[in-house]
Amino acid sequence: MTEKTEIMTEEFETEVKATDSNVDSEKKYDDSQIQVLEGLEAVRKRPGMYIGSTSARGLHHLIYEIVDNSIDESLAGYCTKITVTLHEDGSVSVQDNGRGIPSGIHPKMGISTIEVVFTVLHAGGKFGGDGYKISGGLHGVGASVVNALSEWTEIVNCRDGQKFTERFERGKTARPIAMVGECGDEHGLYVRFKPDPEIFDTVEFEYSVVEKRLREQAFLNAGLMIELIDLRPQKEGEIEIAEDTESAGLEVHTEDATRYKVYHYEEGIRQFVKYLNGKKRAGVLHDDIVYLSGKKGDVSVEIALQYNDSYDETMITFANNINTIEGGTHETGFKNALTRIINDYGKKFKALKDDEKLSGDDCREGLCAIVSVKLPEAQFEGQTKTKLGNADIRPFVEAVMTEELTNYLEENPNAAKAVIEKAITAQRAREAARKARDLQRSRKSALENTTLPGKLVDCQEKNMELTELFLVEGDSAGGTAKEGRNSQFQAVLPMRGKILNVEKSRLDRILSSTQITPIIIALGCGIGEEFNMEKLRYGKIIIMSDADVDGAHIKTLLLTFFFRHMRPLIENGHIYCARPPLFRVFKGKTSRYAFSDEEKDRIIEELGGNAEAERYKGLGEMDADQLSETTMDPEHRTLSKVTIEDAIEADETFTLLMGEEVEPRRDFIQKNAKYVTNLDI
Ligand code: 28F
Repeated sequence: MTEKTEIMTEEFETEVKATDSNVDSEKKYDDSQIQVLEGLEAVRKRPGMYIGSTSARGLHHLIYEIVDNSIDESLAGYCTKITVTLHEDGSVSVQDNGRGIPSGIHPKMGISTIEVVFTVLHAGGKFGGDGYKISGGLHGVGASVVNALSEWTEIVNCRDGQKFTERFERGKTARPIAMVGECGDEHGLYVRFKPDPEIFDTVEFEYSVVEKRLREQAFLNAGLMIELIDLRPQKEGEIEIAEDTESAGLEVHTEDATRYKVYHYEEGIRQFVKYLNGKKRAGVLHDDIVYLSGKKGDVSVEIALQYNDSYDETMITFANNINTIEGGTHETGFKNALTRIINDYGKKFKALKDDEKLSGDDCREGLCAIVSVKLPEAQFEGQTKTKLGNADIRPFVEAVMTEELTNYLEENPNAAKAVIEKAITAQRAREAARKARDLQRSRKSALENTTLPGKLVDCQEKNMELTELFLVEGDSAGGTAKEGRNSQFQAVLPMRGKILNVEKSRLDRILSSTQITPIIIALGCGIGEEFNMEKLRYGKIIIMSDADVDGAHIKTLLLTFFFRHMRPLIENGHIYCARPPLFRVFKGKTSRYAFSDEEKDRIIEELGGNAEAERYKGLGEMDADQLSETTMDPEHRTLSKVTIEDAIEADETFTLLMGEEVEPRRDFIQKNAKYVTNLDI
């Protein structure tokens, strides 16, 4: 490569030999030259039309255009190595070892084919005939545009043992094409250009940008070697020459390079996936990278994929080596097929029930995939012309996927199992997140609702310090409590019995139910992030439930709810549990109440003789006076203030009740089932 640079500076001074191209066709040459200049003038006038922009993006595009031509030559089967060099003077050179451009006169244009390539707009496609230009930049305009937008361009073309050179300045021939010597067996094209600062906002190439693009192209073209040499002095703080070349044992003259890389991937997009997964700090779900490919005439598809244990999706798609950022038909085909194949597999091997369906997003969680299609006459659509429009590609990609991925899954059950489990987990997580969002919404509407719940029997007192709210289990006990309360400062909110099925439904579902919402509204202080203590309507919130397993459940549920969503109520000592008596011991007209077996026995002894004891199975068995006297009246009742420790314990109990394991749940229920005879576990 350095060799060719020397040729340009030394041999150009020798007299240029007359060739066919600059003598025999002088007339024709003049005519077409006029057209050419008009064409390239248009490019200089409206550069954005041809390279997108004159920003750094457009500047880098110049390199891609030239490299794409070398890649086309590689796709045609003749080029195995491309060298890109960033020179100190701000120019960049690209060299390939392809066939070189045919050196004669172009039959249609009457000028040398080399000049056609570099000075006629849209050369490649128009003159290549049978779809020669497969690769091709975003705008597919090629070398002539680069030439038009460069301060100068020098080319060295080696073919059939002859070396030809030409120099252009802002698209115009500055030194006509000439055979400058022999090149032996060497062949290929060398192009060096210096972007025109009159055109571009910046003319400084970014190493990392070029690097990324070249690496990507090397991945997409398996076996092709791409070399990147940076000869520019390094700025302060930048690293020394990078020795981490990605292909070993190469002979390259990089003495002067400040940075140097070689990209060469025999395994192509498989290595692309490996590279991308390697960059993540995630483990892979299956060892091998799945590789699928198909070809039908001129159309081919290649897919490489591997799942990792992260939650994101990395899918990069290409059409004719162009990164289709906006997707298109190939991407749609891939996604559709993937979702369908994973669902079909899940059903076939009973990982999914008949009515279960994994969404596309579920199937792509943790996926790292490259989809690359090659086709003649690709249509690019969309805002940035990076969306593939060719309709035939979708069914083609789907067919290749169906055939090959289905086979792969059936032949690799371990990988298949890992993939399907990942998708099922993703689905569950998504479902939970959705519920949480719904809950958030229902909380909001609960807060916005200012009408007090119909079931609430409110008190007259408005001073929060003095008021009490009884949360009572069941409508009938609620009725008794309403009768037995002191309506001046005691309010009652009955809760329906359905809430008892704590262990059968998830907290989020219970909360969004009609059970909890009235409590939130009655308390008035909001929930979660919107909790506002100042709006609390009652100083004491008293849970009044039966002393049986259902009562224990309801208490657990409510405490868990307060703990998770209204914690300040517990921390500030607003939550209490009522202690209804377990027995009434009576003798004649005398009645006394016992809160434990021991107390009952002691009272019987005290009353002496034929004292009898009756057990309360529930609050509903007491009349209003009894309930008032034993449980509600501040003069006689026993309340226990709920501490944060109690709430933590309730939360743990709740989790245990919710858990998958049956044993701990049964233990809990048995421990708390002292008063229950026929328990349905
Ligand atoms: C550094 C950039 O541009 N390489 C190129 C070729 C090879 C042929 C070619 C190019 C033929 C009809 C135009 C050779 N032999 N690298 C490059 N390598 N162009 S550009 O042909 C040009 C077209 O009109 C080539 C047989 N066919 C094609």
